[in-house]
Amino acid sequence: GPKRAWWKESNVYQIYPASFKDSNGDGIGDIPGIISKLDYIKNIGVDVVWLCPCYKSPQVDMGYDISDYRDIYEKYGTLNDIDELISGLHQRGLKLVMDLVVNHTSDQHEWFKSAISSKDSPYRDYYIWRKPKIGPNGERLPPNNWVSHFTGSTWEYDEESDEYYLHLFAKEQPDLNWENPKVRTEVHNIIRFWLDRGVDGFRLDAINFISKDLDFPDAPITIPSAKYQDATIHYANGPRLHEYLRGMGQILREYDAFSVGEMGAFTDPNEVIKVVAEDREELNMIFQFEIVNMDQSPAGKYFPRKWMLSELKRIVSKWETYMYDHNGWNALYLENHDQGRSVSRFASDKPEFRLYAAKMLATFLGLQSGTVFVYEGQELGMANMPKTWGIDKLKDLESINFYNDVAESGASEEVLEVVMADLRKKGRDNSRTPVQWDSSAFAGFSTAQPWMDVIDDYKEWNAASQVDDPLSVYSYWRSIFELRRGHKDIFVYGSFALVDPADEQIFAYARRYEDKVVLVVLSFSEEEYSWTVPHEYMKQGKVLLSNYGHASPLKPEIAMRPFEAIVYLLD
Ligand code: ISL
Ligand code: CA
Repeated sequence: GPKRAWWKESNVYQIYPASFKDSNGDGIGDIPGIISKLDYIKNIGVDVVWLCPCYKSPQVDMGYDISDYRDIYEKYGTLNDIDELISGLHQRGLKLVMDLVVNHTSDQHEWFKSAISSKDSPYRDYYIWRKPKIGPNGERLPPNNWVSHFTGSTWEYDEESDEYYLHLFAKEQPDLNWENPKVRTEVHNIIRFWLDRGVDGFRLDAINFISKDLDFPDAPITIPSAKYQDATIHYANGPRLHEYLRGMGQILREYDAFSVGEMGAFTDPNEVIKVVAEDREELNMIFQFEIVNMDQSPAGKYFPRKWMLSELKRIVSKWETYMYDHNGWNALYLENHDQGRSVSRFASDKPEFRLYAAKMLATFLGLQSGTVFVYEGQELGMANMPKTWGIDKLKDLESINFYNDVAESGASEEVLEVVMADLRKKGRDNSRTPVQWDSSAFAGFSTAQPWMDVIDDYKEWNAASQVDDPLSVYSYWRSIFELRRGHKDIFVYGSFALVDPADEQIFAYARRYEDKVVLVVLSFSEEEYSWTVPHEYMKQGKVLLSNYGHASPLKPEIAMRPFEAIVYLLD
């Protein structure tokens, strides 16, 4: 089995500072707000808090555009507040993981302000500049046809120098030039700055994009009608990625720090293992995107696609067995600040199913092999924005740019309504609404109108009503983490085996450690469904956990109720 490590035994809770808790009535979450909820977080049973960017930033992309890596966004607080947060967490035996956004900076960072001011700036080469391409009629064109993640070209023209700079995301997020050793040293110093301050590790944003194909070739035409094309193959998993990761990995190891890399374009575990295998000294684990991309068509994130349960099984089983066999490690997640709410997306948020569906997904995710990540509100079964919300409610530039792009192409009202429906399912704002603390005004998030509207269901779905309710989603997550802690051998270090891979209603898997076997049976169906237990697992067993409060004993045919989850410990 896998080697033991503290970060394998840890459970992580992700906080999006703007939406977690407002302490001073300006409608925006802040660090003192987080500090006021540390007992709540500890009580879930997690060990690590991952805090999304809270650095100084003009907030074009909610803090993923950093203008000073060593200071805090004034609306979130001060460096003193961060110190207090660190000590409050440490006092409770919790660790703090910060978000390291170093594929790009803000265009308001001093480095970029200097870089764009003159070709002779010592910071010019901190970024990526290219001459225009000249079109067939002598017109000035961007150096290639790459599309930005937030629509439009990845190149922005600078008139003064007659050069373009690269930005894979917004034009206010210029990409750093990692080929420049000075840039790498700057990043290393930032890492040390925070680790020396007491931070326990990092989530590394878009980190598989830091090494680009320096020829900057045109991307293949995948959408003929589009002006700019997906160029992921030319900037993800690039030629020097592993060298750069090792540079950071060595420092992270010096401090025994936690590390998880966001690596969107990886689907081949043979590539991922090069990052997460221990002897490589790169990162502990990465977020791969196969599950969260399962419901999108090749045309892109906001073009829906129906998925089959057997596909989800194939994806889960592929990563679980590969990492176990190769001594790698998985980062397990269904939600984060870039994704729709899992109960709405992968199960059902219909009133009659929501409670069971949220607990079923907790069982699905929480008992796999890997480090479990729970995103704020997921522990409460928070759902996507309601059907009544239109474009005027949205704040995220990715969604707004996408919608405007379609609108400007002359799309009809009907088409725009289809786009809106998909944004309500997968738009990043779904997970960015304020956390629902109680049934008072603004869900107890703030005393004033929050920066994003609270979802109307907060009167029923909130933390205050769940913390002491043994049947709540919150209490269920506590049980999941208790199981992981109480049975580390099997739930953290045990093997994984898919059971009955072809069934399209029931997701069943087994965890095994020496002669101990746990069988997890999950219904993804809105209907009652009778599941035949495969022979191999038809033993005597006791129920370790179930989401309906009482469950059928293990027998040859189990009548599974809608979204039922049952965990059996076999004799
Ligand atoms: O490449 C992807 C999927 O294959 C993208 O999803 C990409 O990994 C993702 O958009 C990167 O997200 C991160 O960096 C962004 C920021 O807006 C997101 O919030 C952050 O999570 C730019 O910093
Ligand atoms: Ca505030």
